This record gives sequence, C-alpha cells and structure tokens, in this order.
Amino acid sequence: MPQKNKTLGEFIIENQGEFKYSSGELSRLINSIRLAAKVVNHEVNKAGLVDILGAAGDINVQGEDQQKLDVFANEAFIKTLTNREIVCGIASEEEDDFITIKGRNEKNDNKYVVLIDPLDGSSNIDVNVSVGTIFSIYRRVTPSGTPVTIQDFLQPGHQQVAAGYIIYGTSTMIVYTTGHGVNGFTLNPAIGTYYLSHPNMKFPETGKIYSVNEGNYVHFPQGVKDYIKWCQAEEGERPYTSRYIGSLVSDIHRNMIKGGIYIYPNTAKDPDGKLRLLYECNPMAYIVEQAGGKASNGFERIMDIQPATLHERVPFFCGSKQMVEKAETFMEAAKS
Ligand code: P6P
Repeated sequence: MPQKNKTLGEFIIENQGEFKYSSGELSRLINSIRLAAKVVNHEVNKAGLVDILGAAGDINVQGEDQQKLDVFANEAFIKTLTNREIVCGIASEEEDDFITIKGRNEKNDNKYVVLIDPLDGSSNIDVNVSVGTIFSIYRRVTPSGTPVTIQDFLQPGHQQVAAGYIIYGTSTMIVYTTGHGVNGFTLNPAIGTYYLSHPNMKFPETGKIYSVNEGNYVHFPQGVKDYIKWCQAEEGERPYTSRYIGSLVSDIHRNMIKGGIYIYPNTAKDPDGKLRLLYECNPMAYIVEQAGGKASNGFERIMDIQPATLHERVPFFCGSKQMVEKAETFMEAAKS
C-alpha cells in the first residue's frame, strides 16, 4: 500500500518503473497534466467572482477577454501538453477534430496521444457545483516519424496506458491509473502541491446509491425503467438512495468511495446516449475497472467497443460490479 502524504511528484518517480514502455515521457505527461490542473483550478475557484471579474465575452479587469471556463480549460491543457513535447496529437471534446503536434524539429516522433474533456459538467459552475477534467492516454499506433492520424485516436479503451480525472470540488483532487491500481491525490492550495490522500482506491463490490437523471424516465429503455423500480422497491437493503449531481466526475467519485451505480442510458433526446465514448466513458471505465468496478453500455464492456468516430456517444452503466451486473440482467431480460 503506497504511503499516504507522499507528493504526486514523489509517487510518479517511485512508480516510474511500472510504466511498461516509458523512458520518462509518461511521467512527464502526467506531470504536465498536474500543472494544467493547477492553472484550471485557480480559474474555476474564481468563477464565483464572475460579477466582479466579468462573465465570458466581457473584458475583465486586466482588460483581457474573459473566456468561458471550458474554453479556458481547453486552451490551458492543450498549451501545456503541446509545450512539453511529449504527445504527437491531442483530441478534445471542445474541438471538432484532433490536433497534430509535430514535436521537436517537426520529427513527429512523440509516442503518446491524449484525449481530454477539459471541463466536464461546466454548466454546474454557475451554481457552484463541482466539475471535473477527464483525460485518457494511448500510445500512437501509426509509425513514428509520420504525422498522427485519426487511427491513433480511434483505439478501443482497453488500449489506454493511463487515464484519470481532476475533480474541482470542496478540495481539488487528481485520481488516475497507469494500469497498476487507482490512486487519489489532494491539492494543498497553499503550496500548490498534490499529496497522496487516497492510496489504492477500491470500488465497493456493491452499494446502495443509484445515480441517474430520472427526469428522463419516460424515455428510458424498459430495462433501465425496470432496474430503477427494483432499486426503489421495499425489500432487503432496498430502497436504495438516489444521488445525482449532474457532473459525471463527481457522481462517479462519490460512488467509488461509497459504492453505487451511475447510469446515462440512451433516451429519445440522445438515442445513442449523451456521454462521449472517447472523452468520458473510456477513461472513467479504465479507472473504475482498475478499482474493481465495472463499466458497460448495458450489454458489452465499454473498453471493448471499437470507436468509429471521435465524438461518438454510448449508453453508460458504471460503478460497483454487482450493481452494474444487476442492471445488465434487467437490460437483457427486457430484450427478450
Ligand atoms: P443531464 C455534463 O454535461 C455531463 O456530460 C456529465 O458530466 C453529467 O453526468 C451529465 O452530462 C448530465 O446530463 O442530461 O442529466 O443534465
């Protein structure tokens, strides 16, 4: 069990050997994400002062264009990742297409691609509810020395070499995995250092929390309706508790600590589901599976889905293994 209160920097150096291929780039990549997260955290925490500092589109007190926070976050992560000369390409939920990074002397010889949702749940900022950044890292699959292509981004989730999220909540945390378990680091804002606060995070096998936007109930598939009614029935440890923040990172982070299931099914409005496979579901699935949980589209493992487009959406069932499996039995039963 890693020793608590170690800094993120010390942890990365001590676990350098665990990264199968890395000669340090993956560590530097995680470090660059750590830096960008501090920059975004500073801006997110100022959001409450928007009346003083000006809303997006205004000119702020420094005479600069006040940016929407998701635009700011997107630019902060892209700039930091580009400057560190470690990745050959970036795909962002905020960008229509991927960004090619040619690297030193335009050699196109950087090893990794990063996919990022720079500020997930940003609509919650105006009401002071926690939001998050989600990142996913793959090794490129096309030949080094050539510009990155769409194939480098359309990899199934089980090819990820690292994934993580930053949660800008009552405290700011980085939670990530490189395939050797999940560890959580809490930022001490006074000194700008992250400390290992949640070593070796484990998703409880089961739980009593279900997280779904029941406002969409009438549009849910029958299997989801049946599962929700089962959660609400008076039997044994049920009824379960309904908890839904409307911020994916926060809902899953809470459920990973307490036990629970998060469901965003397909609905009439979102016939393929609302969440993006590449920027939200695959990274969260990697983290959740590494912590002993489960993530599917109601029928098949999320990380086995072969992506066809950058922004494709999937239904998402994610959390405590036994709860996801129970929901899948209702989905299967409703099929027949
Ligand atoms: P709804 C935020 O927009 C998000 O992508 C997730 O963070 C969140 O879980 C979900 O959408 C909320 O969607 O339709 O319930 O408001």
